[in-house]
Amino acid sequence: MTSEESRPADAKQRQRAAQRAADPAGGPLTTDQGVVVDHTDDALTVGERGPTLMEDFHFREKITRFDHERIPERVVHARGAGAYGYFEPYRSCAEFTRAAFLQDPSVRTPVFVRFSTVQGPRGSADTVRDVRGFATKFYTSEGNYDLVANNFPIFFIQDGIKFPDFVHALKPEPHNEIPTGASAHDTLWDFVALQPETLHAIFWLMSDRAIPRSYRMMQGFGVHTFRFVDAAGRGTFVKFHWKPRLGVHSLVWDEAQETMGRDPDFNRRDLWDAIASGDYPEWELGVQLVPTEDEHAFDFDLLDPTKIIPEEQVPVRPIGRMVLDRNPDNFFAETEQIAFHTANVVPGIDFTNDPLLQARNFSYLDTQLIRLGGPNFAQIPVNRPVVEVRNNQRDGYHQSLIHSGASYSPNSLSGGCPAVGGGDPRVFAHLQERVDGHKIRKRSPSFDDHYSQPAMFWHSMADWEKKHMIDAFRFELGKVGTRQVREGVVAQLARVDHELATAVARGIGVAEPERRSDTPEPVRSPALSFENNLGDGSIRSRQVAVLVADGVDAAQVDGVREILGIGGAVVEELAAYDGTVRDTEGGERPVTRALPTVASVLYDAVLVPGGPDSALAIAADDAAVRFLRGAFRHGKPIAGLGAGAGVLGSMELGGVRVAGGGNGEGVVLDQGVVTDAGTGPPGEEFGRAFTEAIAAHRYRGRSAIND
Ligand code: HDE
Repeated sequence: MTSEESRPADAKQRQRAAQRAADPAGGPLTTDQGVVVDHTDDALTVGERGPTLMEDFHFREKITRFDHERIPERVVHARGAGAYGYFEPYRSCAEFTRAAFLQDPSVRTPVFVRFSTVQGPRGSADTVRDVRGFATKFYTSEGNYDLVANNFPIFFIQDGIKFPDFVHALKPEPHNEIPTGASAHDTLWDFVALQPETLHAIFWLMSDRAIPRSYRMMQGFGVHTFRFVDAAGRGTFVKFHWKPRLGVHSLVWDEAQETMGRDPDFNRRDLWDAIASGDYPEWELGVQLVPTEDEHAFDFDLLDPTKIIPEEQVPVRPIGRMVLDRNPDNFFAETEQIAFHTANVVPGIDFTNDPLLQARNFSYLDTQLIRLGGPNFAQIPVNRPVVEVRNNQRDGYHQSLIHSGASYSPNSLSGGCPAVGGGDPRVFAHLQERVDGHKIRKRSPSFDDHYSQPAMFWHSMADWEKKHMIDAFRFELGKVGTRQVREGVVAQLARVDHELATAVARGIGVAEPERRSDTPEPVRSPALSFENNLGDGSIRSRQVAVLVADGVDAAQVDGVREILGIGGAVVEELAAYDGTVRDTEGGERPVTRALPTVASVLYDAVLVPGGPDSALAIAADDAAVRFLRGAFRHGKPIAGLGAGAGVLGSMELGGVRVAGGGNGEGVVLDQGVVTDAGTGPPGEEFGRAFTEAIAAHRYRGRSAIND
C-alpha cells in the first residue's frame, strides 16, 4: 500500500534484478544476435520524412519480438501472484513417509508458491468472490514435488470428466463474455441446480472464505486424499492442510466490491509489500493421517473430493512450516511461466484412485504443452529441479540443452547411460496395490450423499457467518435472470437446511420451500468457523491509517506509532494533500498518502489523533469523513485521541459512545471504537485497547457491516 518509492526493500530488489540483468562490464544495447545498436528511438527511413525501410533489421526484430510477447493465459487460475521461500519439517516423518524433504528438521527445501483466483482472466480484480489457488513447488533433493492446492478443502465435482462442464458454466456467459471474475450469473447456477455434488463447494464459495483479506491469511488444502509411503512400502492415507500463522481472515462483501475499483491488485500488492518489507508470511503444513485399514471407517468415501474429514474426527498434525521470503524478479519469467503438475511427486508420496485426482494427473502436463509452447518447459529456470535431470527425452520446441551420445535405452554406445534405477536409494517406487474390477462408466454409490457435509458446514458457522452466506446467496441468485434456475437452487438448499432455503427464497422472490423431513441432522465441525481460525492474535503487518492535518498532535501520533510498531503494524499518515503537515512541535511530518488516492477499504484500522486544528480540518474534510464512515460500516477498529475523539463523537457513528470531557474519563471502548479525550500522549490502557481491537480484525456486532 505504501508507494513504491517509500519501500527501500522494493528498491533494493529492483536494483538487484537490474544488476543481475546488466552486463557486468556495462555493455551497450544489442540486437538478439549481439550486434551493437547505435540508436533505438527512430526507425531507418529514406530522408527525415520518408518511408521506413525493410532493411532496418533492428526495427523489425524489436517489433516482431514485441508482437510475440504474450503466451496463452491459464484456462483457469489465470490471475496469480507468486513468491519464493523455504519449507522445513519440525521432525522426521519417517514413520509415515520416506520423502526426503520430510525427514530432517535442519534441511530447508526451497519452494515457489503461486496464489491465484480461478474464474477471471489475467487482468481481472483480486477481490472477487472465488476460490483461491495455493500451489507450491518444492525443489527437493529427490526432484520436484508440487502440492497444487486451493483455499477450499473440497471441490465442485467428483469426477474430472465433469471439469470442462463445470468450468464452462463458471466462466463468463459465452455470448457476451459477462461477468468477469464473478460467479453471479445464470450458467453457473443452472449447473449448481442440476448437479448437487457442487453444493458443498458452493457453500464455501458463499462464505467469506471466498473473499480473503490476504493470501497470507488463507488456508490451503490438497483436497484429495493422497498417500504417504514409508521406506518399507507401507501406505497411509493423507490429506494436506496449510494453516496461516496470521489466522484466516476475510473481507466483507461490500468492502470486496469497493476494493475491486480502489485497488484491483489488492491481494497481489499485499503479498508483495509484506515480503518486500521483511514481514515474511508463514504457514504450517499439517496432515490428517488415516491408516490403510481404516479406508472404509467413515460415512463418506475417502476418494470423494467433495468431502472433508472433519478435524474433530481426524486431527491435523503439524509437520513443518513454510516461509515466503523473496519476491520474484520478473513476473513473466517466474510467476507466469511456473508450471505445476499434480503428478510431480517424489518417493514417499503417491496417489489414490480419487477420480478427480486421476484426471488432474493427465490435465496439468497437457495444459503446459500448449501454454508454454512445447515439451521443454521444465528447462525454464523456475521449473528446473535442483537435482540433475538425465534421460533420453530429446528435441522439441525451445530445446535449450545440447545433448550428446545415445538417446535410447538400453544402449551400449554411451556406456549404457543413463543407467536405469541402478540401485539408487532415491528411486521412485509406486505403491503396490491390487486393483480388480469391470470396465464401467459409473459413479460409486459411496459418492451419493451430497447434502450432509454442506449441512455440517452451514451448522458450524457463527451467526454473522450465516448472515453473510444468506446475503451472498441472495446477491448471486439475485443476478440470475432465469426464474427456474433460482427455484432449482432453492430446492437444492431446502435439502440442506429449511431456514437457509427460506431466507434465501425470501430475498430473491421465489416461493418459500416446503419443510422436508429428510434434511441432515445438524452436525457441527467447529474447526470450520472463522471464529476458530484466528491465528496468533498478533497485529503484525496490519495497515493502520492515521488521519492528519496541520496542527496535529506530534506526541500522540508518535506515541501510537511506537505502540503499534512494537506489534509490527504498518502505520501510514494520510492527509488531504501529499507533501508534509506541520505538527504541534513545529515539525514537518511527511504524508504517506493523499486521502483522495486511498480509501478505508485499503486499511485495517484508523486513528484520528488530537491537535484541535488538525481535528477541525479532518471533521471538515469530506474524504476523511467518508473514510471514517467506511471503516465503521465494515466493522473496523477506529480510535480517537484528544480532539480526535471529539471528531468521532460528532459523527454519531451508529450510536457508539466515545470519550468526552477532557482528561477525566479515560479510555472508552464501545463497538470496537477506542477513544481517549485526554490531551497527552496515548497511555498504556489506550495502547492495549487499540491493539486488541486491531488484533480482533473486526467488531462483528455493528449492524451495518455488510450493507
Ligand atoms: Fe486445477 N488446473 N484442475 N484444480 N488448478 C489448473 O493447470 C484441473 C483442481 C489448481 O498457479 C490448470 O497450469 C482439472 C482442484 C491450482 O499455476 C489445469 C481438475 C484443485 C491451479 C487444471 C482440476 C485445483 C490449477 C490450468 C479436475 C485444488 C493453478 C493451468 C479434474 C486441489 C496452478 C494450469 C498455478 C490449474 C486442471 C481441479 C487447483 C487446466 C482437470 C481439485 C491451484 O491443468
